[in-house]
Order: sequence, then C-alpha cells, then structure tokens
Amino acid sequence: MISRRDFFKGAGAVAVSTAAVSRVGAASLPEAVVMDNAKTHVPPLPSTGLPFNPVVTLNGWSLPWRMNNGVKEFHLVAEPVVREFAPGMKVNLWGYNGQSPGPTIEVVEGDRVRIFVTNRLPEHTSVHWHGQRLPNGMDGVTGLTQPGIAPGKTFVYEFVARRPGTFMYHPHADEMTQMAMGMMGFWVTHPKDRAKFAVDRDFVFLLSSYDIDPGSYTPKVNTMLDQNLWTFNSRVFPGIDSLPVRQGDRVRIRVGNLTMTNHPIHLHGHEFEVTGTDGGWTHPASRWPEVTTDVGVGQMRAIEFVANEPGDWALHCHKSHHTMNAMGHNVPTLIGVDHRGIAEKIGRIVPDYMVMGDKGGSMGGMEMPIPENTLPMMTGDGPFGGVEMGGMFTVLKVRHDQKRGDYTDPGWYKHPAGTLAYEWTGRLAEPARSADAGRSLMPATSRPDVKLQVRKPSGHGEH
Ligand SMILES: [Cu+2]
Repeated sequence: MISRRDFFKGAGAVAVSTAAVSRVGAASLPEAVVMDNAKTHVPPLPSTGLPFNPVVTLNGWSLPWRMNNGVKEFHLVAEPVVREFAPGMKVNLWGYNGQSPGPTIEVVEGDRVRIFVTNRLPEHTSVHWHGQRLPNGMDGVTGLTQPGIAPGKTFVYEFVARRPGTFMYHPHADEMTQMAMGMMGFWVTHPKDRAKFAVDRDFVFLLSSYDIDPGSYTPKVNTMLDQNLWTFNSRVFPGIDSLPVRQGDRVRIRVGNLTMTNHPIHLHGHEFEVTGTDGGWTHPASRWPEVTTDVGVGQMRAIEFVANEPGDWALHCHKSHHTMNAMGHNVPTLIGVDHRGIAEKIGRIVPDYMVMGDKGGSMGGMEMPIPENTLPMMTGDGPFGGVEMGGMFTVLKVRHDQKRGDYTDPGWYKHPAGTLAYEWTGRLAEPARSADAGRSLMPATSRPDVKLQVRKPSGHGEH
C-alpha cells in the first residue's frame, strides 16, 4: 500500500500540509490534513499535457492521479476536517483529503478508473458515484451492494467512466449524518473528443447546507430543513471565490445540489442555457434562455453563456434566506415599530439579543456583538459599501483584459462614465401613484419637496 503522503508526493501537483487541530478540533476529533490554500482558487491542473480542458472548483482543487498499467488511480481519504466557511468562522466537518467538499475528480470518457477509499472516520462509510453507469457492485450503497468500509479500512472501486458529463460522489452509509457533516465531492467526466462541448471557463461547485448554532463549531446533523448556513463548496459569502472571466469567454458553471431543498440559481446581466443535467448533455433543440434555474435536491445542472457584458455580476441562490448567514427564523417583523430602548433593556437580561430594524431588516453597519466563531447575517463590503449578503452568493467578474487561464480576482469593476446609478438632487415632478393608495400608518421618509398626493379614482381616457 502506498501511504497517502507518498501518493501526493508522487502526484506532485498539490501542496498539502499537516496541521494539528487546535481548540477547534479539541472535541475528540483526530488530526486533520488541511489544504494550504483552502481560501482561494487552486489553479486548474495545467491543461498542457492533459487530455481534457480542466475545470476550476470554487475554493477547491482537483485530485491528482497516477497511471498504473493504463488505469487511472485516485486515493480518497474520508476523514474529519476543519473548514473555514469565511474569515472568522471555522467548522468541524467530515470530508475527503483535508477538505469538505472533497477534491474534484476529473477523468475522460472511456477511462478505466480505480479509486482507493480509506476510511479515517469513527464510523463506517462508503462512496456512491452519483449518476455514473457502472457495475452494480461498484455503486457504493452500504448493505445493498457492499458492506460498509469500517474505520481504518480501505476499499477499492473500479469502473470505466462511460458517459461524459457532470457527477457527484457522496457516502451511502449513515447518509443523513455524513452528508450533513459535509461528505461530498464533484466528478467531471470530460468528453473523449476535447473539441466537443469545449468552453473557455468551466467552474464547478456543490451546494451544501449546515445547521451550526452561533458560537459553536459542529453542525447539528439532525436538522432536516432549518439549516442556517447555505454554502457554495462549504464556503459562504464573502468567503466564496469570485468567477473571473474574460469578456467574450464562453463560460460553463456546473452546480450540484446535496442539500435538503432546491436552489434557484440566478445570474445577473446575462441569459444562459442549461446545457447539461444529471443525465448528460441536453439536446440543443431542447434548450431555452433563462436567468434563473432551479437545481433540485440530488440534481446537477450545467449552465452556459457568453460573458459579453463587462462588470461585477451577482451569482446567487434566489431564496433570500439562502443569501444570509446564521440567523434566527422566529424573529417578528418590526418594520414600523418604534423599539428604541427595548433592545438595550432586553440586552441587559439576554446578552447578544438583537431586533430586526424598524426601517427594514438591514443591519448592515449596525455594530452588534456576535458570539465567537459566528459570521454576521449579512456582510461583505463592496466598492459602494456593505453588500448585505451572506451564504450562497458570489460574483461573476467579466473583464476585457482578463488573461486566458487567469483566475486571479481582478478587484472591483470600474464603471465607465455615465454607466452608474447616481443620486438625483434636482427638481422632481410629482410621481405617479396608484389611485387606491391608502394612507399607511408606517413611517416613511420623503424629501419635503416631493408631494405625495393620492389621486382620486378617475375614468379612463384621462391622463
Ligand atoms: Cu438556496
């Protein structure tokens, strides 16, 4: 048997380091091997010499392999890991090879693939190769197609990657716990003909969600739906990599959903088409343009578009609670309620008590004490102030001067003169309002020179 470290040394492409888990992992978790560069893009495997156009895994990496008599051999190690969700918050997860999600596996249609899976978890596991055509006994379903891989044991899976497309891997053993702890990874089978389905940039990430009490370090695995951290590759905004592309690039984004709910993934500034699903590539005649596509539980979607609009374009889940970090859901709406002084009074009894704002939910700029190892609900600074987002949110950065193959973040977009929304300080005409507008009891703010008149209902033809 090769040791894991020797395996990586042989592969040579990736830097790993052994990090003693301090305080974070003190709760009985063994040593974790952590990728040095968990926070940023790991450049894709060098495309020269590879028989495929590699993908870029947001805040992740692709697993090196070795060739053994014509067989592509990978080694996955299931183990406890520590994942930084964003600066200021680290989480005890289970993952593969030092990270959750595990490394992306990239192979080519027709490859014979052999995967060693070593279990360093405290309970048995298995790996299911989600979406693959393979011999039944390689499907990884504990009890049904194989016994569980006991702690300390290594199993071997071997099959031919028959169908090009987008896949995932995850345990089929104590699934609820192991997936709630972050055990999952991405798999891409590239087409044999590399000109087929070719794009300039190919990004991949998994959707996963966690329930982590503020101030704690380990997900509550029994939560079914009320998770409070919604992640791309176990990272939350502003900790998620941006997607830097060159203007005119054909861009593919592949998303897999291993949460317990659906996620309508929405892109600003461009229309895209769903070119791939769980079952492979969609027929061109079946495609239609859209700006949001729902990724259901257990599904994979590949979307494609030409990035021809320069700028910083939001890419996010459209469920507004999924672009927030840890929050309570039993908070009453207090818009319009004057609660001056109440928070302070309650705060004396309940530390860390907070109320939703009386002018809306915005807490951007509010300084409130939060427990250790907890992220603000809405955070992230942009060039114009707080972005007021968290969770499943990142930015597609389209630049005319982004070099081919360059995935470094180009910084914030500089808007050409005359292309930026701006404050109006001149005279305003009376704005049109609905004829049946009532008088709201809620407080409003208006400029004294803007008269808000309710128009009397009037007959048609008047204007
Ligand atoms: Cu969502």
